[in-house]
Amino acid sequence: MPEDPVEHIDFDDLDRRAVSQPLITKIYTADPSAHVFNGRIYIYPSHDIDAGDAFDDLGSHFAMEDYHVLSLSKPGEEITDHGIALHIKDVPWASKQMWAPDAAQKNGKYYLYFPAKDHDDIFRIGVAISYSPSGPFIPQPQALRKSFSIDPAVFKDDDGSYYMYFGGIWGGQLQRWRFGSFNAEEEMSPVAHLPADNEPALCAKVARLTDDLLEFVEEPKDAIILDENGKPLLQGDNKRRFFEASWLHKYKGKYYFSYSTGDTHFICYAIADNPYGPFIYKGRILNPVVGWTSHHSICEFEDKWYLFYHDSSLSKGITHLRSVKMTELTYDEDGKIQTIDPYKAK
Ligand code: FUB
Repeated sequence: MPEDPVEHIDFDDLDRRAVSQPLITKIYTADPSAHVFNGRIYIYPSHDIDAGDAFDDLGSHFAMEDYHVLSLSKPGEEITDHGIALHIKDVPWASKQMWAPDAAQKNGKYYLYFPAKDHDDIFRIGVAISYSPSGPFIPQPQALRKSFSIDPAVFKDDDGSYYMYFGGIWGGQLQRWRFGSFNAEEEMSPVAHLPADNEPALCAKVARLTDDLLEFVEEPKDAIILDENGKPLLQGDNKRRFFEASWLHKYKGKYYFSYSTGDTHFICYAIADNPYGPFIYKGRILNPVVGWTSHHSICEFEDKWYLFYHDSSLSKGITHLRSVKMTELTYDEDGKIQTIDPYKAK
């Protein structure tokens, strides 16, 4: 992931134009997954640190070691940092890089899903359990069987089924699973093992979870995104194709799959009639933020919808030191999401 040239940015001006400010400034946080549990907004972010790892295109500098849970009683209220909810030293199967997590609630228990590299440097997805939405969470001894890649997002449907969406290309390793098993060939570039630009893009994966929320019921399937002509988006269509940061929410009976386009820095969305898709591409939710990555979640609270996202404004543009933010998200009468500019025009 190339570092953005930030020397030219006037950060004071950017802050004045920002549509929202960091929710917390004492620590760096990113990749916010928001849920309303028991009438309160809980945010499950990555906890960004500067571990001194060299910057590279595979994201080695994202060397996070633990998770904090944040919560607030309503938008605009002071945020609570509940402290360390899970540390990598307590996860037997994981070695490094605790990336974007998510959480789910069922029968009085809370499940924290998180990606990390295992002891063979392969990203897997684990789960940890608590009786409180703020943790601490006790990890399962093994990662989810047959899990791989990054960025789990768990969606509960109205019938009580839970689905996990996951995956991310480049440093997220999804391309290395393209033919069903991990391609261990040495990776010289983040685009090695990807389809050609004129081939269908790699897709996020979706799998229903077992009743205990600890396993996949099925082999993960492709969450295909189709263009306006019913054709799968192509790998070269990098302003629209999936890169990482899946999220799924339901609005007026439709399934909205949203995601980051990675190297073009948009948060986009696509709509389907069922949780597996195929999803039809609809447009952009969020224009690029300061910092290389963009990552989000969408959550309803007291009849309003909110976009949770991050940028690197507080760290003055340092890619791996980000801050979570939230802003209202609106739909038009046809269910189209109004694109958000993270900074007002000059
Ligand atoms: O935070 C590390 C990685 O950066 C996440 O897993 C990606 O979605 C991107 O935000």
